[in-house]
Amino acid sequence: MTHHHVITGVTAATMAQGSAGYGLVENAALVIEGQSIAWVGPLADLPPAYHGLDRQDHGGRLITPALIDCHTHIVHGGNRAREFEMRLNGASYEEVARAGGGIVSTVAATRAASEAALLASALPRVDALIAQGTGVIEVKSGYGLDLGTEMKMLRVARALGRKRPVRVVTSFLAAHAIPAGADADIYIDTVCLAALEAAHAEGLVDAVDGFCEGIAFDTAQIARVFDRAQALGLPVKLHAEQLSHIGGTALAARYGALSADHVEYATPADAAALAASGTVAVLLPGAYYTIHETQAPPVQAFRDHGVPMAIGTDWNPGSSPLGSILLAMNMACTLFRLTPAEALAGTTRNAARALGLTDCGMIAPGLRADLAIWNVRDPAELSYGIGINPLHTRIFGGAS
Ligand code: DI6
Ligand code: FE
Repeated sequence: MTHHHVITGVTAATMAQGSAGYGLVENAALVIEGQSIAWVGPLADLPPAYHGLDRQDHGGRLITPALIDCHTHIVHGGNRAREFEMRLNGASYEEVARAGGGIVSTVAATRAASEAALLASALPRVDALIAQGTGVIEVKSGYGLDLGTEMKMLRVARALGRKRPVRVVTSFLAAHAIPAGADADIYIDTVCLAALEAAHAEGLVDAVDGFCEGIAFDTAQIARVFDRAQALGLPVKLHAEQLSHIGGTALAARYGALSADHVEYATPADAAALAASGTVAVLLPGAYYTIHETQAPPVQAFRDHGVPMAIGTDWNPGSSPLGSILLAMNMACTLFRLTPAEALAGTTRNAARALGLTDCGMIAPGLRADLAIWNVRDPAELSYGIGINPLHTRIFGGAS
């Protein structure tokens, strides 16, 4: 038997489509039927059919959709604290990468780790995000750069979603870095595409990602990966214009990508292209902060063109060892000047869209009852606090 009940005594930030700002409903009631939201509105308007259900009063707290971290690399071996120290001594992220540090050093640690060890190290990261009211986590491969390790990472990602009450969405990211000593074209055409076929055949791939950058792959190489993704019926997304402008954002738009991520060096023309293709700009202020980047993404151009903006932690051992989605929201406001309403849309409605999910990210009838109840009254408080976790209760699929 499914459990039906009514949540009352809440201010609801519904983040409903088309609503300006938060889509706030004061003195709200939410009817939960099984795993879904059946009704939301002012308590005074609760239809009589629901009057007999059990009620849970939350004392005037704020309720929002559960948060969504739409960009993480939480499955990885080792850490890069040494590199952090190098950067503090003046080395740039690119210099560290070219000196054999960077992504390829995490590749060595991830190849060496067993599936069980990778799972054990990733679970506390999942728990940290869940503790902040997160209901969906995107997890990328990309620290294997060989067929076996890419598959291992994606199997661990899938296992995270079985071990914890959270939805995991995977992205295949073998086009993340050029393996030491390899030729980029040969790597793409042999290793990366073969790994994609194999991982897809095992049902491990929800989307296909790449790193389009001077220190990684160019647009022609990424296009070959995207062509194969499309042939397999898989959506694409891209790390684009993070460190320089080489055309990744326009490429992502051309392929109708779900998202273009980082986009610090994107131009107003890129914003127009993203708007036309309906691609989400995913902002990752944790990486911007960690690598001392000074070029902020063109937020005003995204606004002017109506490009939906999402926010992720980019939780990874190199450029963004950031384990807090709430801090990512704060950083997006302080570093990129998003409004707190844009920041909350960025970790709910627009983050769902960046993952191609249509059943979460808002409080609306028919959507999953993935919700977060907070010890705050004003939704701006979620972005305003620094290192503060005001979560009261997380509800996942109707269950708390
Ligand atoms: N850009 C990033 O910020 C992460 N991946 C990428 O393509 C960094 C990954 C790392 O440094 O390990
Ligand atoms: Fe990333």
